[in-house]
Amino acid sequence: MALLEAKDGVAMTPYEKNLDFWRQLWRVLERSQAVVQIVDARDPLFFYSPDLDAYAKECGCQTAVLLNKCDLLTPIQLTAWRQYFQTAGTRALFFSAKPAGSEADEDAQDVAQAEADEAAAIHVNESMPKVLAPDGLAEALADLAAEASLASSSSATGVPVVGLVGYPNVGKSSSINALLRAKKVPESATPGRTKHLQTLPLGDRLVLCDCPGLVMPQFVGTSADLVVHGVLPIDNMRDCLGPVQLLCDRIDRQALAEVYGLRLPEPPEPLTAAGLLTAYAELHGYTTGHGVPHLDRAAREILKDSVTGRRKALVYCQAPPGLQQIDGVDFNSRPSELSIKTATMSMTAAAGEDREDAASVAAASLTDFDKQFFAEKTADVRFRATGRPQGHSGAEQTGKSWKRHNNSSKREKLRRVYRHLDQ
Ligand SMILES: Nc1nc2c(ncn2[C@@H]2O[C@H](COP(=O)(O)OP(=O)(O)OP(=O)(O)O)[C@@H](O)[C@H]2O)c(=O)[nH]1
Ligand SMILES: [Mg+2]
Repeated sequence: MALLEAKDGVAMTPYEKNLDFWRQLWRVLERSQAVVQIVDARDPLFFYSPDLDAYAKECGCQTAVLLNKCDLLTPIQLTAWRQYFQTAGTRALFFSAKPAGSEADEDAQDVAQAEADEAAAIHVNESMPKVLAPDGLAEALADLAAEASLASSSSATGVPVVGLVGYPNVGKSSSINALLRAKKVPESATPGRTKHLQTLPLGDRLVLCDCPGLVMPQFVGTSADLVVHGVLPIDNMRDCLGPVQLLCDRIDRQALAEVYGLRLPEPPEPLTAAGLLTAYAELHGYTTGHGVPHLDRAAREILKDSVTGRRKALVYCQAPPGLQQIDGVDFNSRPSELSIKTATMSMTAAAGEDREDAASVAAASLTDFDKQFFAEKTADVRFRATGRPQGHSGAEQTGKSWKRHNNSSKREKLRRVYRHLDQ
């Protein structure tokens, strides 16, 4: 691995190089009768490893894939992924360890009604997958374990073990806590939280096994990709422009402008990472010691919003292979962005040929759509009426906006009031 990294310049994560994590994966596979790969539902194939699935089957385990974070997908997106996994013959379970709205921001609340209406409208559609409640998931896992031929004999206690494996930060520990209805294992928004495997009984029918997050070696990925997918810690990233450029290419520019109250360049001028970060840093008054916009700080905030899914308007969901990303607004990439995306397609990990095909077809049919789309745009500057971006407790927009606390006069006043106490 080190040789490949040095010679070919491929990005290797600390997870891939940590032999202890691999040892723990083998131990989980050894003791489990069923192995569930947990993936982030926003881009399941990025996180899904067919090799691991095949290996687990070789070890005599029943396997399934669990799409977690389904609260971040629309019913149409869920349906598309269900159809994909059905066609692929992979058993897929849909789950949300954090129910929708538990960390909702204002955006989420705004769209909640619209989504509820959409869901109601789509409810009649039988192909929409059922997002399981914890009890339903426990039932499904018990069925899976029961199906394993050696379910009872190979487990020391006779109770089948279900191993939950997957990339860091996909929600393995959160899913276990949701199943147990208690915070039994630590969870964190920073990837790499779980360091040692842990087994926990779920009633007397099942034992769950939490595993440290693992990155399957995949030489097509870039570290920028791993950051935007939440696999590498945002606070440790060295280059902030790469990951933010991916967001610029994927997320609707208008949504970015509206959510953050930014003034961004109008198409056809491309939206660059530096442009977005400068606008954001200037709005919040984030500057370095020399008065230069603090791009790293801006990048960390924007990337965290995106990775946590805190701002639903900025959630990017990958379309299944064979379904063009352009088919939606549902898969929330605008056609204008797809032209740029085609260029960066080779960088997209686990993208596969299907995704590339989809992007190139989309790019070919861009021209007319672009004209129509840009023609509808007004030239207005898009500042929010409040003048203050949502969510971040940033500085005031007037005066010395970079000052966090404009309360020096208040301090002075208090000093005068209490001066007699100092004497
Ligand atoms: N929106 C949403 N967030 C979730 C969901 N499940 C987990 N998360 C968040 O994802 C982050 C990672 O969760 P963990 O359970 O620690 O992930 P993990 O897979 O155990 O990560 P490692 O221990 O690093 O391998 C946390 O910030 C959770 O709050 C979900 O269903 N929806
Ligand atoms: Mg964990």
